[in-house]
Amino acid sequence: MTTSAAVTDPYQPRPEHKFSFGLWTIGWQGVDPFGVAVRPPLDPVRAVEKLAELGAWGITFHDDDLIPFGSSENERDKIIAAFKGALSATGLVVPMATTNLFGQPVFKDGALTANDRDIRRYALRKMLRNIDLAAELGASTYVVWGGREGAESAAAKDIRVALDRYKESLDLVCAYIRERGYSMRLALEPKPNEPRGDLLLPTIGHAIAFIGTLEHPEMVGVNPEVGHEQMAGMSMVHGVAQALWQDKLFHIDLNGQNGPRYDQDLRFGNGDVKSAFFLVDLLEHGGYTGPRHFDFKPPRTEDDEGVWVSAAGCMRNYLILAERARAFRADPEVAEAMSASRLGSLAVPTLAPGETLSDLRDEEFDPVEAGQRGLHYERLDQLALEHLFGARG
Ligand code: GLT
Ligand code: MN
Ligand code: MN
Repeated sequence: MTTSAAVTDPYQPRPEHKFSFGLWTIGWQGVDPFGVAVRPPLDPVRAVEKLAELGAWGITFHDDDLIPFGSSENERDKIIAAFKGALSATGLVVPMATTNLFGQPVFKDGALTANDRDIRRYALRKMLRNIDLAAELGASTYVVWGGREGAESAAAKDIRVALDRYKESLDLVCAYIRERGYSMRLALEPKPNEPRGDLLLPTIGHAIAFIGTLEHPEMVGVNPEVGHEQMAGMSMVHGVAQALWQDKLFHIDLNGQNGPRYDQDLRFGNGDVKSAFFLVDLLEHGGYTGPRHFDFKPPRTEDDEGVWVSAAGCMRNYLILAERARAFRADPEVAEAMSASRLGSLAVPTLAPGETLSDLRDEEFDPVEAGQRGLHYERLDQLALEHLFGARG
């Protein structure tokens, strides 16, 4: 045989990479506040087939993405059957699902925290119904993004009371999941604003603090999104690190953003590339084993072909950054630079075992001399950038 071995693409996504996409991402028709749809609706069955073909592992959905709002029971059953058929034919899984509690006019003042009580009761019913479907499809995470939970005026909503209602609803949902015996956890998705002037649970930190007030805090974590943290002027890398530290990173929405402005939902890797590099480094080396979920919007400039190029780009960029992060960590010069920057020293407890605060009192230390020490972070950061740029190993 004279055929040469096929060259394998190191950046080809495979199911083991756990890449997943929202049905609303690749299915986005391009409706924005300034323009109408630019692409036709995407059949969920085709979405499943295309994602599987590209090497993705999972697909996620809002109830209304899969089953258009107002569908009859008969239509609903047919859609679910076709979706299930596509999943079993391709092997794609449903790791997460969520509820659309923001699109319809009924939710214009929020859902779980709407001032109108009957709207809150309807929202809860809508959510529980889709949790049943999510469980049936095998989802272990249920995302809660309070897209309309907020206000434009502090006169319009008593935020403390709204948080009482938010907590009440999530406690009821957790009780329902337990009663049904589903192995499912909730993941709250923070966002500072848009579409409301100000949203409840605006950052990872607010969400984690709120979770501590719930009846079953162990069932609830966060689903941070790159763009949302940047909109709030926060570091996604620091926020995700804290979520991991508190065992609260239940899910993640990967996309791209260029600093504080409207929610760009760019393909992962576009936008702040350096932050994307350190985020992938953190996920790959920080013990996160959950889905790598993309929540992006293929720009309006793209046709159907461009949608799939954009989706493939998200996964490919993640794999490229993961490879760059591995090379960074494996570089002996980086190890040496980290030690010169005393990174290892931060891992040593400030008091040694058996010591007490009184041991600190008489310690010899020259603060002037310590203040003159350089930290050599510029060298370390330069090495990181050179790995990111592909200029080293
Ligand atoms: C919506 C939002 C996303 C959320 C989705 C989950 S829906 O597209 O912009 O950030 O993750 O409800
Ligand atoms: Mn999101
Ligand atoms: Mn977003």
